[in-house]
Amino acid sequence: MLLSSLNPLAVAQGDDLPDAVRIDGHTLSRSDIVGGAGALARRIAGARCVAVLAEPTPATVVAIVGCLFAGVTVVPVPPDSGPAELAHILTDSGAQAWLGKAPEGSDLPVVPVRVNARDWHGHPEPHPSSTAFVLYTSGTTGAPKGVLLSRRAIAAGLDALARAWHWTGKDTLVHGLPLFHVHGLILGLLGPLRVGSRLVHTGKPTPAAYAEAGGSLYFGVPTVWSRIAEDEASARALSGARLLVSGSAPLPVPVFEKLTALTGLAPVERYGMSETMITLSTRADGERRPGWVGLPVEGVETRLVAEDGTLVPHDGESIGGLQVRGPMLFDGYLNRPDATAESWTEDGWFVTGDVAAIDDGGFHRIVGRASTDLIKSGGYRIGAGEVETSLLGHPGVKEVAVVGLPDDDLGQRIVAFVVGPDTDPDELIAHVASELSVHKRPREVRFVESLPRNAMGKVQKKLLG
Ligand code: MCA
Ligand code: AMP
Repeated sequence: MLLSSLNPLAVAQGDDLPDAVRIDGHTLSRSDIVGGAGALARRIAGARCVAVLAEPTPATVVAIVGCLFAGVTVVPVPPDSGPAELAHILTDSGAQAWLGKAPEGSDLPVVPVRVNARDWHGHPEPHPSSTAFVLYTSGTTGAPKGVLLSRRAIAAGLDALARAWHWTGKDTLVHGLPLFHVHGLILGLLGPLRVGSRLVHTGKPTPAAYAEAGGSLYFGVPTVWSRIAEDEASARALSGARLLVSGSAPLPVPVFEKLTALTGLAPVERYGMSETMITLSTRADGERRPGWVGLPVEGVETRLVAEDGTLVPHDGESIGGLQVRGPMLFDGYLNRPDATAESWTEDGWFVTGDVAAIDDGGFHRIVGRASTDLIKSGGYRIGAGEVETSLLGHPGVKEVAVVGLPDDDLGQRIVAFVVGPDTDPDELIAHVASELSVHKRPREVRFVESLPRNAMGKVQKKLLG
């Protein structure tokens, strides 16, 4: 039943919406999307898994919806993936073809996406437990892991947000986020299609583009909001909106306050993960408190657990490891039963890896990550281990430690501490870029005599900075 509603257009069917999605200078009506996706679904029916180079274009919209119609699992691939990442994503996912465009060097077949094709035949509803997406996300070490998100989880996650934010068909959502993560893709594309609201995708999420779009609901990562807060005219232009929503990383309190002062709107903060979708949020009709991410959304339960396994009191100050459960959680990591098992407790809670406090009213504050090896830069999650492995492949690097250091614009910026003969830092940065996506490049390389290590020989990253 949820699945018939995960057909993202089911709720909104009925009247056409002539400007359902504006993206890359094109406008797609609801019937453009349904007809185009229907034609694609007919061609790919029976496939198991396909890859989509997730550029913000009409073809990507039609490809994603076509797969949802046909019940074919989609792997959205970052368009700037480096060769090493791309090879891993394609091999690990077992994608059978590209829909639309293929990156250079891939020998998988390509199924063209014809945005103007039309087919109005219905499709049998795939099972709610079937996997809609494999989303690749970084862990602390090794190559990115494929997060399996079912249709049922996505439907539950989106419905919970629609209720928390009073998100309806009267809204116009505006954002310019990438279409290969939960934030931009699941919330930012499937959300409007399911709720029946309009979507304006701005391409790059610049302050000017947000100001110009005239939406009622805006999504951004903190870097986007911080840049808007610095551009007062653009910020003021958002004052007619209903909700400004921030997530993917902590929204600095000064940015919250500046945005509130300039727009008259206190931002709604919400917290989530690729593995869990959005589990915590402040409400359209509830308190918004700077530095806090609010209450569990519908269906979610949370708890805080100390290192010794005892439960931490909800007094607003005591901190513990945040664990969550709810209907929007993932089904595990593809091909990684070990990693999947490690991320769940025996009694069925997902271990987020984030440290939090909860007050006596149930409001949550995210204090940070338990591990220094997961970096958040511009809202992107980057595993230090993956960048270190790439750098160790360069002859100029004998030892390396990659950390995220505080950054006013990006939240954290990637800095590599390198032991080795002085090499041109730009050469090392370019080396990472030749293998991995651009946002995984270190912003800075610092050459050091040695790395601080404890008695066991483990690098003590907290001493770097
Ligand atoms: C970047 N540049 C560099 C380097 N890094 N140049 C040299 N060395 C480097 N190390 C270049 C870039 O390519 C770019 O070039 C220019 O510098 C500026 O880059 P940057 O500062 O990164 O700014 P940006 O390109 O404007 O990107 C900022 C951004 C972006 C738009 C905020 O980081 C972004 O889209 N973040 C969203 C991430 C996201 O959606 N995360 C969701 C996952 P040029 O100007 O030539 O291009 S989290 C999730 O899904 C969960 C569920 C959740 O909670 O939401
Ligand atoms: P990703 O898997 O890329 O979605 O990253 C998930 C991580 O982003 C979480 O584990 C948190 O560390 C961080 N995160 C997401 N939203 C917030 C938020 N509102 N405040 C603080 N951290 C956040």
